[in-house]
Amino acid sequence: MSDNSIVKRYQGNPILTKHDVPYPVETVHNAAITKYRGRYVMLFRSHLRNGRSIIGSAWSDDGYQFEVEPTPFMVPATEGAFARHEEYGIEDPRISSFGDEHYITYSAYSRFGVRIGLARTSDFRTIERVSLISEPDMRNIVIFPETFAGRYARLDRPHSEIKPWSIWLSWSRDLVHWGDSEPVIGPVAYHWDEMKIGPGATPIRTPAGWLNIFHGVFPTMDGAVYRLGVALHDLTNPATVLGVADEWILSPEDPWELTGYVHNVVFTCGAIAEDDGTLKIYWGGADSVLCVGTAKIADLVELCRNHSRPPLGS
Ligand code: BMA
Repeated sequence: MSDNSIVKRYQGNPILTKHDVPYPVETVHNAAITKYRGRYVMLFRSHLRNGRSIIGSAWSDDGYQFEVEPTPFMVPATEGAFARHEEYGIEDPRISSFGDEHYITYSAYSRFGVRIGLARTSDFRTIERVSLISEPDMRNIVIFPETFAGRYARLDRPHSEIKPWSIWLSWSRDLVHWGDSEPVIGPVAYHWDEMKIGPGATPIRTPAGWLNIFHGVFPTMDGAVYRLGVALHDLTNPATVLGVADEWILSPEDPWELTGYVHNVVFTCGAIAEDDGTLKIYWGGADSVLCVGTAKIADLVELCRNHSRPPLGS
């Protein structure tokens, strides 16, 4: 059978399931990833049996076979200023590395809504919470892993009752205070992402621009379908979108993407650019297991440049 899909699924998927985790969890999905001292390190979300989430870590030499650490990496704070905002769990981490400092954004759930926490680690063993960097309701924030004329940039996704939820870009001088927000990518009506879109993987620098692998959602009579799309942002000013691929790049297909904790979901929080010009994209399947696939960076760039739709949608 010919496979003309732009993302090639790894034959050994799913690469992590709850059975690989040495403490009780019900799911393993939505993982941030980076390279640290020559190894891959992943921070993944897991549901506990009370329905709330925590974050675990796993290490790999090749990006495919991961070994999970014996204890969770991050659990909801129980004291201090973060505790009241993490009461319902912490979800969907993303890593942005600046030299030896690795910043982690995550969703913090509580009776007050969902907002984004910022934490920092330099060794992937210990973690320091820095600040809560949004008000409710904001569920997906990824920080570009470089500064632009002294300013940090992030993709975020405020909730709105007027416009289907879209990707915005905000700026900061200190990673804590953010502003100058503008919408940059919006859903297209009666399209695979018409219901809402949101940031996914931490943006990947390529010579042609920043690749932004995002998620898009379509409503059906059988519930929402989560897919992945790709956009290209200008290297020096990421608020300028050079193209948004009209087609999705990944859709639920394998049995563990079609059925699980939440069916019909592929959702990414991280990808790794390799020296051979490929990108390893990691995604959660059906909010239950973790999968990986590869794409050629040049193919993704070409799709954004030559098969683009209007970035702000319709
Ligand atoms: C989103 C987030 C993700 C999840 C997805 C599909 O809103 O909650 O963590 O993977 O829904 O359930």
